[in-house]
Amino acid sequence: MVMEEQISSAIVRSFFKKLESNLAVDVAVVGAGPSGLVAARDLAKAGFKVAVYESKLAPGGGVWGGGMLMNEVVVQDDAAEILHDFDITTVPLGNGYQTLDSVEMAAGLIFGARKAGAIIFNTVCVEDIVFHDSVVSGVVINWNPVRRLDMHVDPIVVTARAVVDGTGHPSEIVQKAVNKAGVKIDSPSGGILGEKPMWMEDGERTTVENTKRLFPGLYASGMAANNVQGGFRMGPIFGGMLKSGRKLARIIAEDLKR
Ligand code: 48F
Repeated sequence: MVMEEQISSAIVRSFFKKLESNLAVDVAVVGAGPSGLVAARDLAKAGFKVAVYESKLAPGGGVWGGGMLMNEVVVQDDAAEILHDFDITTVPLGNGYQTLDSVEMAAGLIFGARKAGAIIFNTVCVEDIVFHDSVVSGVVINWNPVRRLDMHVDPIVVTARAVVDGTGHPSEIVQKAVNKAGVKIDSPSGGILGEKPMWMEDGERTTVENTKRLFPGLYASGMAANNVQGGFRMGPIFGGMLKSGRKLARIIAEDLKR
């Protein structure tokens, strides 16, 4: 075989092996932002089969750009411990906060999730949920360029015992459950309340509090969880996102072991 054939064959074979062996997973995480990546890493480390779907080319969500494209982010002291589990370096300020390089944070979270065993499918968007007997049971996936170009191409389906909405501000997956499946989720109205304006302290607290199971098989993390329950936005402080991912991993692990 000439080199060109061998290289193409290696990519095609290894990719389709990866895809085929992940058509039924324990946990499908939608969105590779900080909360989704922490949840994915903790669940994979606990021995669950985890696939992460990220519509963009680069996983990492809202981490890369820091605040207003200044590539530094801030976390609280207690959340920095989660970053240290990923070998990410932080700089304590002595006032309860720590700064870190946003590129190191994004790259470190991605690498940590992968090394723990989570499989990341980038440029893949989740366009719908699977809904069997009143349980969210998987995700409907397609190439994001297919969606962006509005091509009329059917998706494929991955079954999952737990689906995590880690899509950030739009909480796209919970929207599918509420609008298409017509379910009442575990929120004050049974639907999506929508994000309130900026209040960092409250938003950070509620992001973690609002992280929970919303419906059988359906969970939300990070900004998606907070948006669903009508929490305040918090901007470029990331401790709540990290703690949300860790909390959700614990909840899902308990549910799946039951
Ligand atoms: O928004 P995002 O970073 O999620 P997060 O974990 O963290 C929020 C913070 O970054 C920031 C914040 C902190 O102050 O407010 O916003 O809640 O990442 C969400 C990821 O989900 C992807 C999207 O491209 C982004 O990388 N995503 C969104 N919809 C889909 C999706 C979809 N339908 N399928 C696949 N990926």
